[in-house]
Amino acid sequence: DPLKLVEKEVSLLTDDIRKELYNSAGSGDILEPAQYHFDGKGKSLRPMVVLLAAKACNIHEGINSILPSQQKIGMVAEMIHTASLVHDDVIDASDTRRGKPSVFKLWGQRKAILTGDFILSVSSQVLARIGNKEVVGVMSLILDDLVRGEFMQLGSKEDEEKRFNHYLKKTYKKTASLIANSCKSVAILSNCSDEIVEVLYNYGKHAGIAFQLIDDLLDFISNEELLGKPAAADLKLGLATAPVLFASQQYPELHAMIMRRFNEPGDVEKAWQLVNKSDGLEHTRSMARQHCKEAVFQINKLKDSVERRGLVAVTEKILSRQK
Ligand code: 2DE
Ligand code: MG
Ligand code: MG
Ligand code: MG
Ligand code: MG
Repeated sequence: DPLKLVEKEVSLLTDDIRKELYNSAGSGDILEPAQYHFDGKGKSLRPMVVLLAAKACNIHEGINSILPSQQKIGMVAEMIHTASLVHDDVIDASDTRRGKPSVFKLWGQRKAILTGDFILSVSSQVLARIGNKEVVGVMSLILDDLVRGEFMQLGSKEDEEKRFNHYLKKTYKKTASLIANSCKSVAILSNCSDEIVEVLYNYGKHAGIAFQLIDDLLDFISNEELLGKPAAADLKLGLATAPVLFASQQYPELHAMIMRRFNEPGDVEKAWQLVNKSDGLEHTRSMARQHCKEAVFQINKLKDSVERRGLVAVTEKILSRQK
């Protein structure tokens, strides 16, 4: 289990985030919703990957411990991620997250928006304190990508050919950019060569795309109890994710439904059935497998270390996860 390798550091990182939020909010009303999701109960995938990447890079460079600046990148990555989820649950009107009521459900739309903004503002202060301009630039790209990825998701592409590219580009922006650019940042901070910085970026990019492909798959095959968030949600939100796009190659009647974002009565149920009898779910899984293979190929360019092997194990975990 790759988490075992950095479990202590991940837990310290969560404590540090709680402290940062407290230092900023004091005992103000915003503290509770802001700290709400930093309860040590999430998957902690991002901090885990960032810390493993930091250690693997450092060993590659002959450094023996995680640098404080790299620990901060882990904090910033998790804070950006959590802020985006708090906003995502407003956009998706989603009542559950990580097995509990969402911030949106408990505090309402207005406070949820401000809570996300607040977490983001504190994360910017942590990032600034690292004092590395290049890293500030790299981490800022994540925000740009997240917002634009989420925006892209609101539109459907007319052209069938372009639809899959649109989906992949959106997936990169919405999910992979955060992991890729955080991995890149820790590599920069360990003073790696440009080539190794690129390796870390590519590892994060492919692992991130695989992660979202599986997220989109689980939306079809899992359930709310396991996921800790609503399942079967994407069609209802009008989203044509990879399983649907693959299925539409087999069942062309899906094209019209994709175009109108499944908004006519019966669309969601019909599309659900078609996807399930298609090969779309298997194709999605195998596409995720391909991306994990590429991630492994990339990371294996580093000198061997338990942490490097931990990063390989992360890709296996991404593929086999049930939630
Ligand atoms: C998860 O997608 C959402 C990811 C990015 C959301 C980005 C927003 C822009 P899902 P699940 C809201 C604002 C960005 C900030 C505050 C930095 O597939 O299935 O809906 O977990 O995720 O609900
Ligand atoms: Mg959502
Ligand atoms: Mg969403
Ligand atoms: Mg999802
Ligand atoms: Mg998700």
